[in-house]
Amino acid sequence: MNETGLSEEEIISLLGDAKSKDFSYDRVLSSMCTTPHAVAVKAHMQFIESNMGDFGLFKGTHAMEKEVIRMTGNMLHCPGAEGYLTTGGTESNIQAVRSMRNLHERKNSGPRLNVVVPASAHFSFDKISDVLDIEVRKASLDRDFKASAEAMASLIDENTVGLVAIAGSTEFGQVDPVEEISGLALKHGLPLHIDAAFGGFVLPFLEEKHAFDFSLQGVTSIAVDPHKMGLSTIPAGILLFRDFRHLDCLKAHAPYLTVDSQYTLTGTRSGAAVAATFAVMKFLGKEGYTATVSRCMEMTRYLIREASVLGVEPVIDPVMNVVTLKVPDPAFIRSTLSREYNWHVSITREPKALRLVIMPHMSRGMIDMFVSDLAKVVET
Ligand code: 0PR
Repeated sequence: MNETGLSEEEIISLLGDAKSKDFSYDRVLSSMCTTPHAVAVKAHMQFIESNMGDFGLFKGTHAMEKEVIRMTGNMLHCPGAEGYLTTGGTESNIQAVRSMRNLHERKNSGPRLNVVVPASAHFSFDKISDVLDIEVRKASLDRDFKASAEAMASLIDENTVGLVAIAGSTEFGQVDPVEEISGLALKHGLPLHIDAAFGGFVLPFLEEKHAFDFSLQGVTSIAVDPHKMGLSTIPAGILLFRDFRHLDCLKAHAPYLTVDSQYTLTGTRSGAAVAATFAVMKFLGKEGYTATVSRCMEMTRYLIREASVLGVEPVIDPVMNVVTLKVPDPAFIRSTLSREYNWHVSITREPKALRLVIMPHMSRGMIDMFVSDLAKVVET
């Protein structure tokens, strides 16, 4: 740290330099985050100092958190759902598996406990394995990159604490057969967590309906991220439990706060993200989210049509606004797009393909420019 402080102009200039090195979202086709809604940004700034770690001091913010949980519970077909605002999908997934682990009655002290997830699960589950010292068993996928309920069933044993299904997979935007997996969970008496970090603010607003939420009896918890398709600010995740028991087993005694216990993983927690999420959900309503999702889906279909003119086809027909394109040497195409054309896309692991997430910050014009550059790269 420098001995004396810099002037405000100097700081602004340093910030400007840093900002100029960040990519602007209008060149980014790989992100599940987007420019937050202006209403969310305004609310975020208004509550910038609010700390939900000691919510007894911030009763107004806490009331907004409860309202966000109520609205999200309704959206996901469980009006009485319990939960809180996390920092995002990773924390929500950690807490959901931690809850499963805490509720599990260990039959013997020997083998490690395990959780069964689809092979398509987000890498946060690898962190979970390490943090919770639990085996993460990855079940194979079917031809459409959905979890195979059969493969999941074959991995369940007496040390299994729970199951996970994904509604909107990171790489393909695919939705697992949650109804079948819910049946499996009920049959084995296991909790079932749905990772809808991305899909939670997409699936309820699609024309085509998918059963993925608390409407299925076996589903016990859901992760859904307002900082992705919810158009809120970072860090805003939501973790919901159908039953208070599943949240209660995460309780820690908090001796010197205005509240005597915490269920959260983090201590100090952003009230700004709570306010932002409250504001944008109230502002957009179902109508606003439906319009956002429809626009993203229209652009998704448009991109598929334009790519097909180049002879480039998708790996799967997109279920949501995630597009995977079959191209020769995806890694080379990705790096050329970045180096020579300043487009930022990602690639999938298996099969290797170009991966694009069609977020609200995109436009048809942006897709046209991208496809015309893609044409040049694919031809070479
Ligand atoms: N679950 C699913 C299904 C996800 O897609 C993600 C993130 C998570 C959990 C974890 O969420 P948090 O990162 O909020 O903890 N998926 C993207 C990924 O990691 C997130 C992302 C966002 C990637 C912006 C790139 C980017 O520019 O790939």
